[in-house]
Amino acid sequence: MHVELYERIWMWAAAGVIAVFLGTIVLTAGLHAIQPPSHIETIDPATLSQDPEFGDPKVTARPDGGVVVSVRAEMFSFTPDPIEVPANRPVTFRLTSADVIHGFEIVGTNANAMAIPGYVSQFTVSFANPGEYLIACNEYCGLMHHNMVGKLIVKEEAP
Ligand SMILES: [Cu+2]
Repeated sequence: MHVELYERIWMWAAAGVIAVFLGTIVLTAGLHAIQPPSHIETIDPATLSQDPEFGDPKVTARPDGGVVVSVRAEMFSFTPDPIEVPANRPVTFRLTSADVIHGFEIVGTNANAMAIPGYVSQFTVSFANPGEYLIACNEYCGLMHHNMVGKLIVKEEAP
């Protein structure tokens, strides 16, 4: 079969570009350890309901005045809901998913992370302004994705 010279050149050029892209992915995954952000902590999503932390996730106080908020995301809710935290204190969120990938975005703040089944995502923020905040799932996760919202209540510190 006869293939025109120009067509051959373009075929090889396209194959070269694909090879470069795939190579970039493989190389960065190997050398730069692509992983969920924060830290590497794995968890079995199948037994999440029996997990001491994520079976009944809640807000726990820390000795330094901050709090740790464990959050379980699943179709189509966050637990606990609402979440109550103090203002101007370090708030460490630890989130994971029981089923598919969900988002965890506290609207109007820079708190935003993915809840990935099998992993615990962790980040620490503090909220300067007391009030109620909307928590939205920003990763499409199924038919009722648009209904997957939660509430964060930031309470004024006791004087
Ligand atoms: Cu979701």
